[in-house]
Amino acid sequence: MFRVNRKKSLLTVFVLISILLFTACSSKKVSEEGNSLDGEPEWKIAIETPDEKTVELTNLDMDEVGTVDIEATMRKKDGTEEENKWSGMPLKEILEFAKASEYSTVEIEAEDGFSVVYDKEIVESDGTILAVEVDGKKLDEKSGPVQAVVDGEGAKLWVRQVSKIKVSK
Ligand SMILES: Nc1nc2c(c(=O)[nH]1)N[C@H]1C(S)=C(S)[C@@H](COP(=O)(O)O)O[C@H]1N2
Ligand SMILES: [Mo]
Repeated sequence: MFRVNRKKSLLTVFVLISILLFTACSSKKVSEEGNSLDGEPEWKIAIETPDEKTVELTNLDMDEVGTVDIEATMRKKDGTEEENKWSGMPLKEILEFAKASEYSTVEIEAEDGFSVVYDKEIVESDGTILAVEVDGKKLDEKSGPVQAVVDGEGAKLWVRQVSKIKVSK
């Protein structure tokens, strides 16, 4: 009796540990591109269009939107400049993806509530992108997963941790 119970409980413990290990190892399957293999996107940005629709943009849409590599210069408050290589999607292409190409201004909002309004000239510029990489590396926690890059403009326009894009008529 005792021996059988002991064997049974050992078997139960073994099975439980196996289940735990299996779920721990299989819960976060991420491909080399950083996309979850279970189809869950790594990040989401809500685009509010002038006709009051909300279009979701995620990392899984990046190929469809189209990505670019650019060199961009940030003007800092102390008068110095910083140049880096950025990879991401042109903002104007993102608006086309959201079928929101008719607009007058675009507001870029961040996770922390910070926001900036871009005029048409900024939005249409090839140097205005939503970036996911700088100098070949994924953006860090402070800036990413997605940061607005506005070549030649002041740091104020470079919104970190972009969470929402509001397109106005
Ligand atoms: N999410 C977010 N992005 C932001 C800001 C902010 O407060 N929150 N501040 C802006 C301003 S006003 C400046 S000057 C720069 C500051 O960049 P730094 O943190 O590297 O100094 O980020 C810009 N992007
Ligand atoms: Mo600033």
